[in-house]
Amino acid sequence: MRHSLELSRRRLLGVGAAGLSTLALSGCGNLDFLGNDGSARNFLARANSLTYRIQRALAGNALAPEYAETEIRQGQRPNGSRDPSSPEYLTLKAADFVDYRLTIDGLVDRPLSLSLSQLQNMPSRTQITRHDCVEGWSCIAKWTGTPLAFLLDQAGVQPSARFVVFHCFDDLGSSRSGPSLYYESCDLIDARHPQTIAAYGLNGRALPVANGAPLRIRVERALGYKQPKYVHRIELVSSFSKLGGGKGGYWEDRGYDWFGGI
Ligand SMILES: Nc1nc2c(c(=O)[nH]1)N[C@H]1C(S)=C(S)[C@@H](COP(=O)(O)O)O[C@H]1N2
Ligand SMILES: [Mo]
Repeated sequence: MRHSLELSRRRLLGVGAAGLSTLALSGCGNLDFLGNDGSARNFLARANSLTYRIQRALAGNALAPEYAETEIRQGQRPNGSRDPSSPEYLTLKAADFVDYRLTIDGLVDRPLSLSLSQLQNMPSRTQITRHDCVEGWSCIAKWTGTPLAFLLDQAGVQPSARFVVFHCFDDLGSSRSGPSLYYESCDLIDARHPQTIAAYGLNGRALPVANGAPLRIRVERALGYKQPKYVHRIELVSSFSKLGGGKGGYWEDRGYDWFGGI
C-alpha cells in the first residue's frame, strides 16, 4: 500500500518537476504556466501534502541548471525586504559593512565569527542560476559566495545537528507576539549541496542592499523564499520547533511548504 502510494505521488510530482525544469525562460519573466491568479499557491499547496521524506527522495543530489552570461537579461529583481531598517543593520550599512560579522553557532564544535573579508578570502564558487519566486516571476543571475559546506566544515557540525537555520536582520512587521524577523532553514543535504553558497557577490559586483547585502544564502534547488537575504547568523539545530512559529521559516510559519523544492 505504502509503496504504491509513494509511486503515484512520485509520478505526480515528477510531472510538476519536469514541467518546471523544461520551461524556456529568459532573464526575468513570468511563470506563465503558473498564472498570476494564485495557481502558484495551489502548486505549493499540493507540495505541502507531500512528506519531507518523499520530497527529499525526489530531489536527489542533482545540480540546479546553470546558464550562460548571455542569459542574464537584467539585474536581479528585488522582492520582499529591500532596505532593512533595524538600527543594527543601519549602523553596519553606514560603515559599508566593515564591522559585519557572520556568526556560525549552535550544534558546532567551533563557533565562528567571520568578517566579510575573511569570507571573501575563502574558497569561492560562482554560478549563474534561475531564481523562481512563487509570486510568479523568475530571474537569471550570477551569484558568487563561499560554499556553505566549507563553512560547516570549519565550524565542525555535531552529530546531533539536523537543520541549518539562517537568521536575518530584517523585521517584516511586529505583532502582538513580538518582532517578525525573517528566518529560513534547510536540511544538511541542501546545506552541503555544492551549489549552496553564502553569497556576497551578484552579477560580478558586491551584493546590493536590495538583494541582501552583505550576505545572503543561495539554495539553488529551492524556491525564492528559501533564499534568505541579510543573513547574520547561521545556527545548527536538531529541531526548529522553538524558533519563530515553529515551522522553520518566516513564510513557512505563514503556510508555505518547508521543503520548497523546485
Ligand atoms: N531576509 C529576507 N530574505 C528574503 C526575503 C525577505 O523578505 N527577507 N524574501 C524572499 C523572497 S519571497 C524572494 S523571492 C527572494 C527575493 O530575492 P531578491 O530580492 O534578491 O530577488 O528573497 C527571499 N529572501
Ligand atoms: Mo518570493
